[in-house]
Amino acid sequence: MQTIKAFLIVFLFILNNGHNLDAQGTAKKSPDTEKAKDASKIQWFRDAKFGLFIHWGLYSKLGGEWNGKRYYGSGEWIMNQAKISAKEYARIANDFNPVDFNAEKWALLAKDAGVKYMVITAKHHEGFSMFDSKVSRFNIVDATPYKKDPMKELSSACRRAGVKFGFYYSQFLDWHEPDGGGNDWDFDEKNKDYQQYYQQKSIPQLKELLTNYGPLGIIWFDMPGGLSKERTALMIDTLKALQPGALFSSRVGNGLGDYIDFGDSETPPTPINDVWEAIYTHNDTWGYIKHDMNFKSSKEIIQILANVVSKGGNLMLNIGPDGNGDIPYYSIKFLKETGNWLKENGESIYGTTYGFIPAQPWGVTSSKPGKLFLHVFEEPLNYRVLVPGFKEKVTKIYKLSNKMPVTWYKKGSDLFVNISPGTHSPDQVFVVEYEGKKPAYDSSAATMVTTQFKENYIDAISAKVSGNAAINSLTFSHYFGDWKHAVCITDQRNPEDGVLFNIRVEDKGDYKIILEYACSGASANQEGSIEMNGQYFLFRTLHSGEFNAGEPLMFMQHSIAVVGIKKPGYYSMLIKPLKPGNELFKLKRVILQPI
Ligand code: JFZ
Repeated sequence: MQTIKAFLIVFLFILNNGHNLDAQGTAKKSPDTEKAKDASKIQWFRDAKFGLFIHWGLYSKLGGEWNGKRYYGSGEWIMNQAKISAKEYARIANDFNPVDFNAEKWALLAKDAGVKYMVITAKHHEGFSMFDSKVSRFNIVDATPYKKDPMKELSSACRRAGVKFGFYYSQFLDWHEPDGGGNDWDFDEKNKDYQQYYQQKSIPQLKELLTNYGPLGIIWFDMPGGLSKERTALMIDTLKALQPGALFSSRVGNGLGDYIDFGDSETPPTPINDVWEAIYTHNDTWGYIKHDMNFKSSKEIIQILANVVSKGGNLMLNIGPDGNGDIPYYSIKFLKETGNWLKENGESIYGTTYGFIPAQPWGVTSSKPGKLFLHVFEEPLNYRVLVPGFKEKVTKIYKLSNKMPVTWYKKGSDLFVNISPGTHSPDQVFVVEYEGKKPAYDSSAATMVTTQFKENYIDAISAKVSGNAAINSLTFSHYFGDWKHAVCITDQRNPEDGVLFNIRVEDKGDYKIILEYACSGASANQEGSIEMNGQYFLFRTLHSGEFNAGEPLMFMQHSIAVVGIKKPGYYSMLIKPLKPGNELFKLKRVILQPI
């Protein structure tokens, strides 16, 4: 628990320090726990586990292109990226006519995908309202040839399909309005009256949304700014009076949301016993980009979902329909495949809580009272899944998709489950039924190392750090706003700044030790040591590249040594700088490769 807390504090600290560059500066704080604990209102969300996010606006029509120039990354930021004036941008509405939009189809896709809620952009930073608004004429009914309110139909189609419906609303950034946040290429930030903006547009529009579309599951606020904690609380009270049941995302600001949202495409490495959501987008953008075909396969989606769920959270996956109202082919295809997997394996996802067995070389776990779900991503070579630290009395074990019992045995607190070979499922789920209460998660459990997998990963998060060494979540990006995160060990400058990994080697034999790290020019060519099994292994760091949040962070796999393990058992591995100097490297993980 201690490490989880330390990690979270460090993590929040980084975000508060504006690590997230130009786009961001949003602080993420734990929500007011009083409110988060309003158990009955939030239970549906806890159980839902899988949601669909939709970014749809005028940017969808541009598809990542402006004046013959292509943009990469967050397509919904194109107005900002290309510094398009508010006047010129508003003209896009003249030809915005999403005639292919079909509320029924979208809602059925959501249902087929197995999502339990949908959140769609009512107004993104561009300032355009995708709904009928009396507050601003810059909306889809008054400013486009389409003339209809797609949100009206979509909200009822979702309700009919049994999918909770919610709106994303950019409450502070509004590049269309002189007093809205963010547009400094048309309007001088110094002359802005944010309160005026909140009173004249933001809050009145939120009231419209909370009044005209039936019961909403969520208002997904984003990028807070310009409001004190008191004023934020006031706004929340005003809005909640309209729909006490609607949940507000953490980005309402000032730590006042109903649940925690993690940064884009980020999953915490260990369970968080609170209500939280991870958001990922299907390709490299939130809003439609025609030249972005980098879609996550259904296998990737399923494994991301299972991993998020194993840590106790929800996954909200984003898609970006185009300006005609068509959803990209691969989003439809892979979402449906995900839904098919969920039809057979949904019991291991919906209504579950985090798994009490830490991540293993074969996969992750989730749980329900009396049940532990084993999500097997990677089949062991001998088709025998080892679940260490399972002290409870097992009553039966079966494969979830066909309910067929499987054979198993226990040796102390080691549970061995025999699985059948070669099903090629992205996630084969086995259910372990046991007696008694859900046991605690053991965050100090040793990382398992066996010869059953090509590689064994010992992640930074499992390290015990000493001296100034720290565990940090580093944020970097490929394209614009395409945030990536890596948990690494940092700040090892002196021999006292050691990191210790506890591992359990299951099979004797020779293993290659590989360090995976990022190493800047200033960090390169320094010596370090690995102490394991009474042996010292020396190495010198290799330059991989610099660390900038706006650029890719390159990791190198540096093969260091061969170690012979004669006896299965518990071992420790201590890694430290040999002499005082600059930060040794940013260590992501140690790989032990059976030879
Ligand atoms: C925001 C938007 O700017 C973006 O366009 C998209 O809608 C995304 C879902 O949300 O971007 C953010 C906001 C906050 C963080 C990262 C990206 N954050 O706190 O890490």
